[in-house]
Amino acid sequence: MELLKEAKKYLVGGVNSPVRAFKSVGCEPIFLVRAKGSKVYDLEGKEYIDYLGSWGVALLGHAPEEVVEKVKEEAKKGLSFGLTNPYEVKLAKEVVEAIPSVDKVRFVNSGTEATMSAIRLARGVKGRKFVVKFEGCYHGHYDSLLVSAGSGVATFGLPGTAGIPEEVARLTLVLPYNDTNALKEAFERYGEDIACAIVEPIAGNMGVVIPDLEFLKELRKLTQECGALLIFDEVITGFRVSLSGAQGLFKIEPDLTTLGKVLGGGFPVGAYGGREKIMKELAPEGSIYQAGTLSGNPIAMVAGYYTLLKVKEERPYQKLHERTKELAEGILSITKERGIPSTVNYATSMLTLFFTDEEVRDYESAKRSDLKLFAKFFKNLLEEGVLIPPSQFEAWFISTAHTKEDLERTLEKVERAIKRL
Ligand code: KE4
Repeated sequence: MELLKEAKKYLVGGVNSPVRAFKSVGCEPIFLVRAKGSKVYDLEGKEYIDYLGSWGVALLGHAPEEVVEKVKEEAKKGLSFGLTNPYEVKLAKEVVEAIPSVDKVRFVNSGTEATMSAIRLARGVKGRKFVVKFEGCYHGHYDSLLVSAGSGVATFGLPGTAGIPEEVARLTLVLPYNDTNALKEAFERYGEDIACAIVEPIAGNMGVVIPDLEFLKELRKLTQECGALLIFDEVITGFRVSLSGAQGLFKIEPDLTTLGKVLGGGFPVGAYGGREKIMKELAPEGSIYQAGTLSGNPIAMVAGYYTLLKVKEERPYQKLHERTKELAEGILSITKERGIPSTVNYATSMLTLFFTDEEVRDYESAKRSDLKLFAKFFKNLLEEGVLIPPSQFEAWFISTAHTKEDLERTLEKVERAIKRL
């Protein structure tokens, strides 16, 4: 509480990212001071089994030994050079080899920078200005993507927050996720003016929502037909649901892919990439400009490189899927036993519990879940020593460091948290 008071003197809301203020769960935020494997520790030394996973960064659990050692070793040689270093090449090669649709990649410093730059590239290459996004998907805080749906089904966007001119918001068309008809209608009406469509190929920012394959295939077909680029925002799913992201699972090739989180191994890294013929339009080869002082930072590249090497070596996806399924089913048996309306959506290593009986397949249905009950559940669980994301509209993340014992203890704590509702 004291540190929070102090923090609020210098940081707006005492945080550097709004969701950390715990506003949507109505309780005081905690500070974390240490993280290792599947555990995090707060200022008072209390241990939590961690499913926040730093919002999807910690696929291998926190601070994997090999990664930390390499970071320490390389840091002694310098922290930032300003010219290219060999690790930028090494990590780029790993990304290109892991993701079939990516021939060339550009590193930036966040997921937001990745999606913002990908949109600029698409608009520049296509000479068109309209962007399609989907309600409930979050792609960072770039003006053109912080846009909420207007009234009606396929209308141009409204500013998602003050500070975004409606002239900008109007260039974004916001459609319902998993709604193939709305897709067809929008592309029929606006197709030749659309530069690109951006989508979370498995949504994490409504809570986890699984796409209808039909919807994604139709999106690929319609963008192809009207000459728009398809951007898969795999900032969460990249390297998480498979080594080649959701596109590898669904065998659908986007034109551009954005990446982040796992890619930086805990350091600030984002990336965007795609076919050579598109990427070569970027400066310095082409004329579409994007730059960054700390892009390709050597220490961030080292962390990302050794993270991907470890992921490649462990190939953890089958085990992660089994653990996620086990946790999802365990949670549901607890809530069902007590007659609490609930549903769990999950994909490999990511899941969300919604307090609703209906299937959650888009943002409207996600919003109809019982948000007050979620807030109480979050608080009870935190007191029991389990940290999940402080918002209904986020994904819980399971890492390779979560043991069977962690899951068993988690379910015991979930049961106690539910009983106390
Ligand atoms: P960043 O700029 O926060 O690194 O990445 C933006 C972003 C882009 N695309 C997807 C699919 C994302 O999920 C994100 C960021 N995710 C949120 C939570 N889901 C970050 C947490 C926060 O805003 O503090």
